[in-house]
Amino acid sequence: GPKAAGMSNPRILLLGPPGAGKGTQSSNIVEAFGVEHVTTGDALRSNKEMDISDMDTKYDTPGEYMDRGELVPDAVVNAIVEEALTTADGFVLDGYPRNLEQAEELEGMTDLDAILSLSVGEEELVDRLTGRRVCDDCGTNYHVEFNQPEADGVCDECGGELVQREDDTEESVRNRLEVFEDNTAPVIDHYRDHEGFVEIDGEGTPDEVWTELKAAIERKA
Ligand code: B4P
Repeated sequence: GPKAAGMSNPRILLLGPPGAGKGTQSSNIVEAFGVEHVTTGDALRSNKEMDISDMDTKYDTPGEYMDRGELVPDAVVNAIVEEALTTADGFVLDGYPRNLEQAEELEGMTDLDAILSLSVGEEELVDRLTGRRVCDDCGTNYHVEFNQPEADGVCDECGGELVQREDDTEESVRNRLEVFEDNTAPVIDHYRDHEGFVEIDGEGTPDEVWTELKAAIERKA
């Protein structure tokens, strides 16, 4: 129900496969509820070249995992999230937890008011991700068919160049979906019994999905 005066902002977890619209809907949540966006994907993209070789990892930088569609080691990701959550007054967490070990870490960091899971079928996910173009300057996402047919062009927001993300190739996307099935689907099942859990159909247009998502947050947070 609604929060009493003086209570803090909602703590929202957004779950779903790659391409389900987590990034897109997180922007709507930030605008409507005034919470902070905590996203491991963006945080890791800004630190793709960071040297993590002293952590005894398979590759030397986060980028080498990301471009192959593999998960970056838990220790790297857990530290990013812990730091971001301690300073946030209300948040939408997107991209984490991606496996049960990360879910257990998160339980030690914070409670959650609403857990929203976006579901979308596999072929739709592949179409969305391989068709995505991203502004090189401001990071805004477009799609070659769906909201910007001429998406080889320039960004409506800032005029920057639109490019394909290195992990949005068909090969990397298929691998990300396999990693999702093996590692992240069990996380969603783990949260099904939580009182804040709501499953949302993510196949509609961004506006249709947002209408359903917003109502679910208002019910739970
Ligand atoms: P992420 O950045 O989280 O990438 P993602 O899962 O594809 O989600 P994103 O938010 O970008 O896409 P969205 O669904 O909004 O992770 C990238 C990589 O970082 C991972 O593979 C991994 O290597 C690493 N990583 C991140 N977190 C990690 C963790 N916790 N542990 C270990 N490693 C981690 O949008 C997709 C496309 O669909 C866009 O083009 C959008 O415009 C379009 N779209 C959105 N909604 C739509 C709709 N309703 N209809 C049609 N198209 C839509």
